[in-house]
Amino acid sequence: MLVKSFIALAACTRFARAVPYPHDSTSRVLPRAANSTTCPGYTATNVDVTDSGLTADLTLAGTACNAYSEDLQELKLVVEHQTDDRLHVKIFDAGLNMFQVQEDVLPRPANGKAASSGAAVRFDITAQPFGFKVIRNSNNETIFDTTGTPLIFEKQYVRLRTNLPKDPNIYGLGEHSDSFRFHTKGYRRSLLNAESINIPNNANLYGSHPVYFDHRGDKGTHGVFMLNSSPMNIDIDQNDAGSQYLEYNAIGGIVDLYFLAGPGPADVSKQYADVVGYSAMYPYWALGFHQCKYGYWDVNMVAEVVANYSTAGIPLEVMWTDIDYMDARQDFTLDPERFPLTKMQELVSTLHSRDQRYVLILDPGVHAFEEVAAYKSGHDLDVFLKAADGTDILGVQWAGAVAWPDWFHPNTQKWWTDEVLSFFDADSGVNIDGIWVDMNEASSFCHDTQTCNSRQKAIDDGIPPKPAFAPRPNTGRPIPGFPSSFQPDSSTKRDLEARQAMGQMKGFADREWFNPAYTVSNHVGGLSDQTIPFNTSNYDGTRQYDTHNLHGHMMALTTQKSMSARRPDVRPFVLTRSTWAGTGRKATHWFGDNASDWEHYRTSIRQMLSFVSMHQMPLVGSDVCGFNGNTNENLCARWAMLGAFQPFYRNHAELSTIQQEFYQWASVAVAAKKAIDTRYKLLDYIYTALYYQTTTGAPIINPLFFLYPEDANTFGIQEQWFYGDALLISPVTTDFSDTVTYYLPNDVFYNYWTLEKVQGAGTNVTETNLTTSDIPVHIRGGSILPMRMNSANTTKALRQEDFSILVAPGTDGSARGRLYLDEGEKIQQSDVSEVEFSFQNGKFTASGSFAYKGAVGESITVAKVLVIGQDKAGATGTFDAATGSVEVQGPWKLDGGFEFQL
Ligand SMILES: *[C@@H]1O[C@H](CO)[C@@H](O)[C@H](O)[C@H]1NC(C)=O
Ligand SMILES: *[C@@H]1O[C@H](CO)[C@@H](O)[C@H](O)[C@H]1NC(C)=O
Ligand SMILES: *[C@@H]1O[C@H](CO)[C@@H](O)[C@H](O)[C@H]1NC(C)=O
Ligand SMILES: *[C@@H]1O[C@H](CO)[C@@H](O)[C@H](O)[C@H]1NC(C)=O
Ligand SMILES: *[C@@H]1O[C@H](CO)[C@@H](O)[C@H](O)[C@H]1NC(C)=O
Ligand SMILES: *[C@@H]1O[C@H](CO)[C@@H](O)[C@H](O)[C@H]1NC(C)=O
Ligand SMILES: *[C@@H]1O[C@H](CO)[C@@H](O)[C@H](O)[C@H]1NC(C)=O
Ligand SMILES: CC(=O)N[C@H]1CO[C@H](CO)[C@@H](O)[C@@H]1O
Repeated sequence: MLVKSFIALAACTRFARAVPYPHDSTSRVLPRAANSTTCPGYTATNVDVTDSGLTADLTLAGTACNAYSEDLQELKLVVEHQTDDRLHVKIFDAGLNMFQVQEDVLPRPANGKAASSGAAVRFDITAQPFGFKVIRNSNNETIFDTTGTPLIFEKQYVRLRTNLPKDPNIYGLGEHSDSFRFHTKGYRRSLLNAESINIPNNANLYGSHPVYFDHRGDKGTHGVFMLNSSPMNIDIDQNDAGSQYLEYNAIGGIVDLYFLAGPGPADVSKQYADVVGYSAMYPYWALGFHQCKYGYWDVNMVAEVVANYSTAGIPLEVMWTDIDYMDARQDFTLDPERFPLTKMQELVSTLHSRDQRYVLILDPGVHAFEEVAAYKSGHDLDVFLKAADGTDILGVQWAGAVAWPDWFHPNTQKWWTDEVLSFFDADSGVNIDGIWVDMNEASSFCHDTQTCNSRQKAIDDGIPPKPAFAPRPNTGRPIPGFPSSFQPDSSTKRDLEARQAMGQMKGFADREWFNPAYTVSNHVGGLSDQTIPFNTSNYDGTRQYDTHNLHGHMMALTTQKSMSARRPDVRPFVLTRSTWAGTGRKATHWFGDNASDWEHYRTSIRQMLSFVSMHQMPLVGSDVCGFNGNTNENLCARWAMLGAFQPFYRNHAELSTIQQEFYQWASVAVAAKKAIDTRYKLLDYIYTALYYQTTTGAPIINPLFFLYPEDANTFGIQEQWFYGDALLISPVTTDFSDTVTYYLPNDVFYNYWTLEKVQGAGTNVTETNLTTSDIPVHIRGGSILPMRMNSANTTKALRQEDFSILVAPGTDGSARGRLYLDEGEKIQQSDVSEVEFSFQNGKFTASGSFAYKGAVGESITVAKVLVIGQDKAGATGTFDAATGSVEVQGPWKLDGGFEFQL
């Protein structure tokens, strides 16, 4: 009974919170930001130029305009050429009151103190009125220019505008569902993390990545990263005279800019990784196919799905369970009837014995009742965010009234890790392989944070009340030798004020927390609606007002450490809904609760392009076949193909929808088998690309302009992509269509399915009559693809298959490729191979390092090399006139290099 009512509640809650879906308008009138003509700006004095940068004082240049709060009189400017390609420009208040993102959140890159004389860009300062330009030295292209619009730097409002050339190509600034390349008139990106049912356009979504790429064709590409987590609107618009600009409007924080000089798009990706961190490396199995659904009723149903995949002959690598497994939706609990421990353990051991994996979900909110073990242990360690009176701040999530972990509290990591260690213990708990953290924007079912009574709201939602802890009195006296529960409560208001006063750059303590005069557009309502109140203090004295956008990031980082504590040797797999700049160094992401429709099928492509190539989060994807609403056979089949060429490949659906496992429809099963078969044959190719993204920042997914930066036809393409750097994917994107028109750059390509040579002409090509198991894929000439000869039903079995190397010569007849081999899961890889393949003047060479010898049963043998695009037989191999290919038989073991002349 109880369980039933929760299910009903869950369903209606998700739908009750659905928002309308506005169309991606090309031109809107933005709410006006500060009137620049009335603000005085600043004057730079004491400009001290050094060999690798400069410092200056900035003083308010006239009467304060106090546009939205008090103008700050004295600022500091620091400019550093940190490397030849990276310029750091920081403007902050001389009083050190404005919030600055904590070092733990984003460890700052070292300042390499490059000489300004050798730098790719230069910094030109105008003292009065203060403004600056960043100029590319190689061609004198101005890449950033604040002159003409005064800087506004107030307690609750910071504005900085840069002039841009006409019709700029600007990308990034995730998370959004808008066009990949931004509209340039009346376009706003709001960075304010929020639960976002059906990922609306022109809205703030789950994560914030304040970095944009500005691509100027043959004049180069650069990136600009604003290291500020406070909510902000970024407006891309034209003034009345038609001049183009981009403008930051933040409600707090400082101006902390990193200019990344490129000059190529992938150079900017790398330079961004140098600032926010390189992606974590993921286990080989994470690239397998994953299945989930909210509403798998019990452990039997979960097992049946796994069994049905096997029966259907569709390889399933990873099984997931949503909040269904929990006892009354509470973290670190199992529903004793539907998901009893012993059966859960048998489920996991059965999966493991078949070389399959299991992932479970956690939410940040902990059910705030005395009898809840995780709440009690957290309370003992004092890890929850506090109200002014020392009681826990509450919100409402799936479990009911919940307390929020303070991810900045020094005890939180230990508490969370202890819970993870005990609940997911390999022997006495559920021995999972990965964790999925959800709802961590943080999303609360209470709408108005200031007035909502969370306990009453939970009761109204049908969740019965239970005994709660009384507020803990604070005597202010420590009791030596006793546990922390006997010690003074360090989170009372008085102590908080003391902590706040102690530190620097933690944000002003006296601000309008809920309705500042300048606010950030939020599709769920007011600034602080449906989340933790913005006046809540964190342990370190900072406020949710400034750190709200970091909640998911911090939860992901904390969980990743906890997973490392469970299995110290292996690469943790953590999937998070909410993200911030640099989350990718520890965790990965899916695009949230989309809809089962064609629009979101298309949206998944542009979201992937931004996240992988611009936010350094390589292992991303969307819910295949769609999450909300019922999917259909045609869409699900096409999505099965689409998802196979995206990095993270998981089928997932909402509670109230029909089941959408690939085995549910015959045509979908056919498409999925072909898709997974293809994906798995290419798994080492993409694992190699993933490895190189984690070490060099070069993206695993390439937008077309990354590889054809001077071809203006590619700049706006958002329904095609390169999987790795060698495979051009051009799916059908029109509803229920069998036709696709796609762009082929002026280059040599080969049809992946037929091996036929196709000369791209820088024009569109139309293919018709594509069944639901057809997807156009082209190999880019000049590439060498390491593939497995055969697919398999698990990635472990796949590793037993021999390699087959496909050589696709480019216009000049040559080709290159590489293969990274390691054991697949361990953090410390003692022996790895980095093989370089090349083909030139008919000579094929495999060289590099060959330390990886393969586990028992694994193959590191190349069975054959296939050279395509040939019109005649060579001295070696067998010529096939039908496909224009020469096949050279091995075997060659990859414990050393080999070569042959065709
Ligand atoms: C901005 O302020 C100036 C000076 O007060 C005024 O003339 C102008 O009309 C204002 N512009 C807007 C758009 O409010
Ligand atoms: C860029 O401008 C500087 C100063 O005006 C000039 O000395 C230099 O030659 C220019 N460089 C190029 C590549 O045009
Ligand atoms: C598994 O397959 C059987 C036989 O087709 C079907 O009756 C059952 O509903 C399926 N179970 C699940 C959970 O999909
Ligand atoms: C994979 O195939 C093998 C051989 O047919 C079989 O023994 C095994 O159970 C299959 N594994 C899965 C996960 O389906
Ligand atoms: C935050 O604001 C609410 C509503 O205005 C108030 O009740 C609460 O005491 C404040 N919390 C703190 C920690 O100041
Ligand atoms: C290709 O087709 C798209 C969509 O119809 C169009 O926007 C684009 O301009 C075309 N590209 C070329 C090079 O013709
Ligand atoms: C589409 O394919 C079908 C089946 O292969 C074939 O009969 C038909 O002629 C094709 N139509 C076109 C327009 O190519
Ligand atoms: C973008 C979109 O298609 N949104 C739809 C998502 O699903 C809900 C309900 O399933 C629809 O109401 C939306 O229109």
